[in-house]
Amino acid sequence: MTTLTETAEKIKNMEIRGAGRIARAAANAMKEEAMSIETADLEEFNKRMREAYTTLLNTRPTAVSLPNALKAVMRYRADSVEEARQAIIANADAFIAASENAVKRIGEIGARRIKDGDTILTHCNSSAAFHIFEAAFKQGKDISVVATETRPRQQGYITVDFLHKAGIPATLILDSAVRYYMKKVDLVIVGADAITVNGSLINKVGTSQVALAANEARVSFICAAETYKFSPMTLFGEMVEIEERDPSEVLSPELQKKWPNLKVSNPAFDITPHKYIDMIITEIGAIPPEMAYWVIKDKLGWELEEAAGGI
Ligand code: RUB
Repeated sequence: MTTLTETAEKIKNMEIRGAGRIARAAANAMKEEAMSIETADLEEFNKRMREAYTTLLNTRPTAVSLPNALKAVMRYRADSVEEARQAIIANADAFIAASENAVKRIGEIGARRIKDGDTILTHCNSSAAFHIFEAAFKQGKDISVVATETRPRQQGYITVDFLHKAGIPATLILDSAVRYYMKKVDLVIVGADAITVNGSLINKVGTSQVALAANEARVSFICAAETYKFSPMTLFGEMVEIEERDPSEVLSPELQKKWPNLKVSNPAFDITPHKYIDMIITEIGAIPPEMAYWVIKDKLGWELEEAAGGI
């Protein structure tokens, strides 16, 4: 059994990464924490669970799937520790199962958008996007995927490894080759860390440049996002925080010392305005970004009540 601090550390250092995986790992860590707390005092139990919630919440700030998963696990009322423990275990299991099903369903729905012979460009590494490629390929469609390297953490290598294992033809390109390559591409499919109430997409830094290049070349830009990536808090005016990561990911400490006056900025995500997004593929269907409000309202209604109460 992995401890909660171990999971939190793995999310921070990106051993566990990608919004969906982060959410499932956090739900599982909460379940294991609930199973391991030894007390008969309900107040003490609840306090320890709230501490666990905060530790996991503070690992990475951008993926909205993380707070959404944690809240889903923590939604319980109980009169005893045993009742609380069982409710948390059931909530975590239900979230993980729903998340895995959502990604599968996105694969099935998204594959319908892919035609035989299509070349698809993707950025970073998204499990939801990969499920679409895999489903289309398994349907016998002759597809190929162009994957960006994704500086500075090279998540593109993970993507090409997935593609290699699935037998899907792939081409790795530099992030800066996106515009040059766009004329050879039929559509773009990327994942999501968050979708805001106005349908904008927060995803790996560089996604908005990919979207601009796709828009200019009249190439469809599709996002694959489970509904738990939609942000209820943006309905209340809150902004999604863009994680700023350590400069050493961009420039070695030696070179930083060599140029002591140089500022190195390393935002991990960026915002793609909804007008550049043709469609968001969710597990409840392929929707235009303008429908984000309805997803938040209908699918995450419980979140809204809590958010409104907390403001
Ligand atoms: C990952 C990233 C992915 C989304 C979606 O960033 O931007 O595109 O999280 O992934 P990082 P998924 O590597 O910094 O976590 O579809 O797997 O949830």
